[in-house]
Amino acid sequence: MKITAARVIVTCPGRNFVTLKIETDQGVYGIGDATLNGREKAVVAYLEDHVVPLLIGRDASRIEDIWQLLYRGAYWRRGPITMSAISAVDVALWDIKGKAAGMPVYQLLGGASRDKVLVYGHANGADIEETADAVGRYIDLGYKAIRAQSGIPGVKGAYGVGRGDLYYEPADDALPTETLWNTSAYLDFAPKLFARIRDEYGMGVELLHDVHHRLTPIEAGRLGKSLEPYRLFWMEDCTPAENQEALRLVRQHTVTPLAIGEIFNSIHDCRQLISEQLIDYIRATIVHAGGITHLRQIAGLAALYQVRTGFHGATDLSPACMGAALNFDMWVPNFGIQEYMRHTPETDAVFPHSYHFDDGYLHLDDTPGIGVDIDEQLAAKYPYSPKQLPIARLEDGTMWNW
Ligand code: CS2
Ligand code: MG
Repeated sequence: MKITAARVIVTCPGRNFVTLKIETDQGVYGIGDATLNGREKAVVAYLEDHVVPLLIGRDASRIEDIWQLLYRGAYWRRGPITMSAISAVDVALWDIKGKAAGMPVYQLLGGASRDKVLVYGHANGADIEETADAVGRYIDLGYKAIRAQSGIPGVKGAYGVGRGDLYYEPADDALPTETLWNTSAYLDFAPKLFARIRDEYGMGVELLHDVHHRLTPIEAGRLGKSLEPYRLFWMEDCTPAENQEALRLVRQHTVTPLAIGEIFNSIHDCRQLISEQLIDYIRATIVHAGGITHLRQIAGLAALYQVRTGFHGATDLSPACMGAALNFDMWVPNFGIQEYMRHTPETDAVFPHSYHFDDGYLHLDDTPGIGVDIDEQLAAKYPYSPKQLPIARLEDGTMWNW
């Protein structure tokens, strides 16, 4: 089966998505997500200028060899742009292989290890009361696991407070929104938030929290310790994790489980975190970490150390990524949880998909491939629109981590 064409489709049904579509001489095609939030055009150029010309005429069934060609052949290895582009090719080829075999991708990986995929949703509010109410609404919707984020008194634009309940979206048009950060206010506030939520809803729901790279290791240790009474499922991205060794210090101070990795793009970003058991969940995901082919290696390493998967699944990862991730989640032995932020109805219409939410889980059917398509005519109605993620500064103006 020969690759005859590969095209990059950019669409903005409320937010930008980059999709690679690969066509073959047998009429079977596949799609893969290549969206890198706020830096979308860099991946478009990488794909169009440097990857697509290499694909034409190749055997679409040789997924591993094409992965190696794009990784080793570029000479310049790793990095979010390269790895997002490789991922898009990889997922599109798995999609083709599944369609050609008449099987969902999880069957090709080794078959289902579970019947359905546990997900967590995002409850957020301007203050503790609003956030507690939002948690209640998610419980009513059937969610078994809920991430809670709240506005913090004295912190302008705290991370995770959305503009809508179900469709949180942080990116803004043109220039980045400036937010403020205050670590002391946050460290005093966060335990009160979770005390309030546990008080109202008891221990029967899993609670998660995203620190979004804001703390130093010793501060993260303190936060983890202060949240222990509320038994979090995980505390996410407590420090920027370029320095993997730093997590040792966090571990020495808390038994709150740790999840890291949504901005990782290679196994080398998390090798030490995993092999020293410095984290409990690895969040690297299909679109930004080299596709199914590379995630299989990361998950295999993680399994040796009882680290489980918890893939990133924010709205800036398209339904094509979600379809690939869910197929992976159905198979991977050391599955933990899958993040699920609902896409808007406009996005769902551009990307018809076979997965659906019911009673706290996402469910897949037998649709061959990744189970997600793109409606190109509809996609064309939503042209690219420049977007930027917010930035954060301390009160004296110092740049901080958003
Ligand atoms: C977040 C994301 O979902 C998460 O855990 O950290 O909302 C993240 O901020 C965005 O995906 C950035 O593109
Ligand atoms: Mg996160």
